[in-house]
Amino acid sequence: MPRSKCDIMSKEPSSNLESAMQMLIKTFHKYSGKEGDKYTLSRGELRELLTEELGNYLGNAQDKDAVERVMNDLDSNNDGEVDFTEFIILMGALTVACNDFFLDSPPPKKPESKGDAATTEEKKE
Ligand SMILES: [Ca+2]
Ligand SMILES: [Ca+2]
Repeated sequence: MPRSKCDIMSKEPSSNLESAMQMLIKTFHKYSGKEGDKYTLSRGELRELLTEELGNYLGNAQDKDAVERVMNDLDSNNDGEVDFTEFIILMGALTVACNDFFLDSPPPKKPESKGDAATTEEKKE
């Protein structure tokens, strides 16, 4: 029986990495579906995603110019919207930046405690 190209969304993730992939996809669609084309992020949707989901990395996303810059950087086909491929490039670039940081610095002695309980993804078995 041929395997579908990607059936990750129809199954329970069996690893952290699969969960991470599902989260990326779900997070994108949570914001992309709010207005206009439901498969792409408008400026407003991008700003919401950046502020609510990437506040730690992009602390200045509230600043309109910052969103504008991210949008211009990401929108490689210049249609004024960020599609999933363009979004994944941002996530890839941020992840690379985090990895570089990790390589350059010794691991922190204690985890940073953030009093920010905006997300519900903290559930652990
Ligand atoms: Ca949209
Ligand atoms: Ca685009």
